[in-house]
Amino acid sequence: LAVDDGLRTGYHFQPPKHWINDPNGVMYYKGVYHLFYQYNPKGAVWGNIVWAHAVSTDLVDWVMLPPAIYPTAPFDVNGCWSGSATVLPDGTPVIMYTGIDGENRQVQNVAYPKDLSDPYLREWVKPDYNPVISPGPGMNAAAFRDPTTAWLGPDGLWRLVIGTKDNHRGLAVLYRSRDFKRWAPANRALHSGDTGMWECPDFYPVNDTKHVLKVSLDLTRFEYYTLGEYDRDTDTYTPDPSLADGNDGLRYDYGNFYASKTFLDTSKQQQRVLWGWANESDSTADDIRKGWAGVQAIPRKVTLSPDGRQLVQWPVAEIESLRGAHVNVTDVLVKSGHHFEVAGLASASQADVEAAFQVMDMDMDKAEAFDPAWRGVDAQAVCAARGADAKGGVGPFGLWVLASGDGGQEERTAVFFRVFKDGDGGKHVVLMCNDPSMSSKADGLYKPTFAGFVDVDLAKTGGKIALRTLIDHSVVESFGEYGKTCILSRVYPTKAVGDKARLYVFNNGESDVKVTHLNAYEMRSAKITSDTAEQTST
Ligand code: DQQ
Repeated sequence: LAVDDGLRTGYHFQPPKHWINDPNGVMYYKGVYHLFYQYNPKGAVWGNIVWAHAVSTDLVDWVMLPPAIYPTAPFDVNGCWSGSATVLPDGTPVIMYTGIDGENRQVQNVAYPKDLSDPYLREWVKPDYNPVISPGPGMNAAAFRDPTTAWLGPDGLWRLVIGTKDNHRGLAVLYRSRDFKRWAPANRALHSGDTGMWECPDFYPVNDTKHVLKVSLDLTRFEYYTLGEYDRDTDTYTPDPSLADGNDGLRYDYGNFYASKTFLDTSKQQQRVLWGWANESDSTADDIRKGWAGVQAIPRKVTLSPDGRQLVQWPVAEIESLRGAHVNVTDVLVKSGHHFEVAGLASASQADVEAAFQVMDMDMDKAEAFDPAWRGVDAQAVCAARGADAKGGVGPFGLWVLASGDGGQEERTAVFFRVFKDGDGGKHVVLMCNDPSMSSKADGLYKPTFAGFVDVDLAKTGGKIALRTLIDHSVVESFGEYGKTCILSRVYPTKAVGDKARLYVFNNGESDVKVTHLNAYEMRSAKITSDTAEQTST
């Protein structure tokens, strides 16, 4: 059975056709949000990479513009790869991106808007003094890319970091400049790790004392971040020593989410907004047949948790403007081994579901013991060994989304929690999982289980745990405990499509669980319009 090519998203960003990957140069400038992204104008596989461009006034509806940056010169003739935008103090935006030059070296180039009076900044000019940063002697010219947004130091110099590697060591190397034109490498990297190449670094403050350094690991295709202290005078970044730094570090998302980048949204309040790319998990042949591949995750507001030990993410509020009719469930007990349908949505294939589940006090003891061997093992391994149908003491309970109408027997994607006892300090351990093993009857799909631990103290929440899931045809994007643990998964139902998709609550645990509330909203589609006739014909 083949993947249904009608599984395009309704409100997750994607262009009309072809391949997309990393978000690039995201910024807010004079009332307009700009999203650039890696794009193949010729097909649904990676290649011929240019910076496609879209603009929005609300992060929901988008106007598609012609590509802004594409190969034109010796310094980017073989591709225009990822990079970032910086708005200079005089209000001029500047883009710094990686060009693949004639010798296939990775170099960094700048581009400026051609006409600042064009509200969409459609055209970008690349000065002929490019490249502005080339890999120095002894550096790996085949792995030197993805410059960050720049920031000003107390000495009036600009700084930015670039991702690279030295053998197996990934590095975020630092450069400084007075004029954005001549750049000098710092003596020391900002940070490094024994993880292989660091792609798409991102570095930004989350409050007056803490910074975030995020990197994308090309070996494992996931991202991790540290929180730490950045000394602006010495350009020293010291990650919080109590947090893991490396492959077992904290992640924005424990699912399909890569090459992400934040920007400071200076519109109403100063919010930090995160964009990330979600690749397909069907086959290349499916992508070519569908004619499209890749979506952007919903932009997420990023804040520091009150205890300062992790980031918390939440879909930007603007997304709620797409909510339509909704169905409400209050205080329903789901008995052990039972499920029920959340009926009444015109289509459960495009929905926003907010729910809270409560484990009764008396049932807490039924939680399985957390196997000490799992400590330090990643959540994904635990969840892969105990999928949505493996009965536990407390849980698995949660949602079956994109489910077929026969009670999800043919197809369903499970988003759920599992509770264990005897975690550190006697706390319960909460695991959040996404099990797509039953998501589709189609062949040739990659269906990994994704999972992350949720830092929630059930003794303090009265046994409650919250879940929000954005369902969008082939995207299941979930936020556990108000954004503490996030998991995005791509699935390709063949039965549970359009108005045939259903939504269920299930409980495969030994203990009953209460849905204290659940609101499921139908979601309207975002408006994706084309600015010029030629864009639709590319
Ligand atoms: N994608 C870009 C690179 C980046 C990688 C090329 C990450 O600049 O390192 O399309 O997905």
